[in-house]
Amino acid sequence: MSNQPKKTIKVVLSGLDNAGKTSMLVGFKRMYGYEDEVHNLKPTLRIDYYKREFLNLRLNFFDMGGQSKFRDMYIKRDMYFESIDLLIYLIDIQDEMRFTESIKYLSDVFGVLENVSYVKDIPIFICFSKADYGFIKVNPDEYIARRAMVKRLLRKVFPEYEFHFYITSIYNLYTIIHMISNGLRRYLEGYDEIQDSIVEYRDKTEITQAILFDHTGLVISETFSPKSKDFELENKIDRIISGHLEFFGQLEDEDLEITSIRGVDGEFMNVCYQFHLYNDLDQSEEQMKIIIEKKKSGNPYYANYYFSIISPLDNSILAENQITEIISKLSDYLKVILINYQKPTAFNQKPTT
Ligand SMILES: Nc1nc2c(ncn2[C@@H]2O[C@H](COP(=O)(O)OP(=O)(O)OP(=O)(O)O)[C@@H](O)[C@H]2O)c(=O)[nH]1
Ligand SMILES: [Mg+2]
Repeated sequence: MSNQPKKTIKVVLSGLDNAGKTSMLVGFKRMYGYEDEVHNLKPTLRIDYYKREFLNLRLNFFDMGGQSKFRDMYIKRDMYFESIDLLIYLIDIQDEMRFTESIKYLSDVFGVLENVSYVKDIPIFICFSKADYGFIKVNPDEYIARRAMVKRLLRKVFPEYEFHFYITSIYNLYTIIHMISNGLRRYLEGYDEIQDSIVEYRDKTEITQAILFDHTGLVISETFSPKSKDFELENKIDRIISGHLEFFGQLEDEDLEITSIRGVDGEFMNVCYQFHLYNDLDQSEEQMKIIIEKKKSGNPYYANYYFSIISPLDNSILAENQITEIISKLSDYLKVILINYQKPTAFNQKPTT
């Protein structure tokens, strides 16, 4: 079982120009302090590529510049949409004037997918981008009506396709991370065991949400108590988690170790825990020390993981009492995956452009 090659996953980000594709990747890469970069982005010329690893996966992102000359180019040749594992199609929710144009382009994309014998069970994510809290709050009814209109149109024009809908904003990074991670989950090794233990932990402790992240901030597994329809509450929880992501990004960049950190936000307690595993599990103690030293120069054998919980204040003691047990279970499952895919590869662990 050990030393299997990692699976390569092709993720395509598509949509009209200005939809927010590159911004999404910038947020995803940087995790914090990216606002200036996002505000000053130039339109993407042709395609930007981005690679990173995620447990047993090698991720290849294709950020397809959406100006009309490039769109024309992509739909003339099959290769761009060949062997897709996840298609994320962005529709700018703030740009109602271009909904029809966007749906027209999606139908061109589907034309190519049909040529390249696209398998129907490969997920198609429709992402309503730029759904900023500020925008929704000013006119929630208008926002809901726009979403409903696009959904209706898509189901009418493309009855044979199954869509998964997401809402994202660059100002709430977790919305983006959550969407991308959901797309990758079906390809993850060991996911079911990890998910079952997190659900069991959540049930026992009656917390609101528990999330396991890898060191790049991708979600390996998460669980939340039944989602309320309360937009304000959901948004607040998402923003707390976005704050955690920002924090992880800084810890990783500065190579800092913590055990845990907690905060209180209204009726919620939020805690995040950092733990680490050695990718090369046959090492002796002495060698481990060297590995930790080398970590500072980006050693691919060593990786942190993060576990975040959000809990009503009343339940937080119970949740914290059981934390050692759940983290040790999660570590065991992760080790199995790491042993199976142990060998370092030509890819860097650190994000590369
Ligand atoms: N309000 C808001 N603006 C955003 C968001 N995401 C991106 N933008 C802005 O939208 C503009 C276009 O973003 P890009 O990421 O360059 O769009 P793109 O889809 O990559 O465009 P092309 O490369 O031409 O295909 C930039 O000015 C961003 O600052 C968002 O979530 N909310
Ligand atoms: Mg772009």
